[in-house]
Amino acid sequence: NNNNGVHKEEETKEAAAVVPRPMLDERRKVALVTGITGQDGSYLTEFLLGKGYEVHGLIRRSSNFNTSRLEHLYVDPHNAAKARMKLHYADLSDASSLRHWIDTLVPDEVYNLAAQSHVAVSFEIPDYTADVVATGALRLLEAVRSSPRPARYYQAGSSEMFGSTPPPQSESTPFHPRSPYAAAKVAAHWYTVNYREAYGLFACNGILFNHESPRRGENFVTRKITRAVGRIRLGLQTKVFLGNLSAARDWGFAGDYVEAMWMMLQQEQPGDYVVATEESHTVEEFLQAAFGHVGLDWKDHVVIDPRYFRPSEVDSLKGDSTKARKALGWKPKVGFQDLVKMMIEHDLEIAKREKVLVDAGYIDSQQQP
Ligand code: NDP
Ligand code: GDR
Repeated sequence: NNNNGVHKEEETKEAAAVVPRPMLDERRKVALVTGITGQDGSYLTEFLLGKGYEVHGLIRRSSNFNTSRLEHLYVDPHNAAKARMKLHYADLSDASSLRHWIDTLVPDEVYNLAAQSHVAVSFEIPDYTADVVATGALRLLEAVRSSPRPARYYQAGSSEMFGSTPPPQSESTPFHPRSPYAAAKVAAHWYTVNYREAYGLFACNGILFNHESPRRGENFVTRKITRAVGRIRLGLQTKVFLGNLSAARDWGFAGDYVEAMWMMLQQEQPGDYVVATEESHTVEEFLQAAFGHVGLDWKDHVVIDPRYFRPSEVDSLKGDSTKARKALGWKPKVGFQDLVKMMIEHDLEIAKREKVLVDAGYIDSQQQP
């Protein structure tokens, strides 16, 4: 229904006649984002708000607030004129909730970022991981397909799908997933391709390599390391327990990667794209850079704990993102050393605040506020 993000007038009028959007300002584009409370969801929302979008996020019910990454973007919905980000309860495991919001909001673009996204945890909860990551994507695709005005759809695919296939990995590299998470992402990838071929849906797979930031979840290896470095530097802990240090990853900055997601949905034709820095480093190299940044030697602080070894590991990932660079005009702005520096500086600040609370006796050093 649109070309490079611009509505064709007749089609829009016709669709609007069928599906009015009473809650919304018709001049704005409307995006629906699942996984909005996650790392990528928060960066994508910032990016889309900056482009003038109205952004609706689906959040799942939790016994604790899970919106801390969005607090700086939140405007009280009672201030309706200014609140362009709106949050609604739904769950990828609940088809009725997905269909309800697709039908109610009639978005122009849908970004499916929700996932049980931890590879090691997927070995512990494989069934749930498949339900959310694979069947969840299918439920959302079905809701989009059956809408009277189907949105453009982005599927958050992963370099984990390549698994044990050696680098460099591009769109034509065969998948060989090595975890329940990766196998579920492969299913979601092919559901997306199938809905494109079967129903003509404007559906894209972004095959994104690892991307990190100060907002990265604290149990992914980069953030686990930078949080530990901050706390070790401030004397709040001495050791960090890690698993396999020889795995190599192509690590980029999440803020750069969300832009590629949006770019995919602005093309004339839907397609699948690898997004990567094309530079690979081992976990050990990340440790050297992170500890080195504050003048420490990682070997004095790292303890190997086999608990963090995975039943089957992905040894080496390095993307070939030629297609995205040529067709989308995308390229990463933040390199490896700058990424490590950004994360370390952020986590040193957090550690300083923790130290104030520890010194004042409000928390003990094991606790994190
Ligand atoms: P996060 O783990 O930070 O965020 C995942 C999001 O999914 C959270 O908002 C989480 O909600 C939500 N979620 C989890 N389960 C459900 C559910 N059952 N129903 C609805 N929402 C749910 O992931 P990232 O932001 O890092 O990644 C975004 C997407 O991109 C994921 O699909 C991930 O698999 C994929 N990906 C990530 C890469 C990376 O390097 N970061 C690389 C390639 C792909 P809550 O806050 O409540 O937990
Ligand atoms: P990954 O990221 O599995 O690549 O998935 P993660 O940071 O968890 O692991 C990267 C590598 O580090 C090794 N490792 C450890 N990992 C964790 N989490 N904790 C440790 O203590 C540890 N020690 C060593 C791992 O074995 C692995 O080799 C991420 C997620 O964001 C996925 O959702 C996404 O699809 C892929 O990136 C691309």
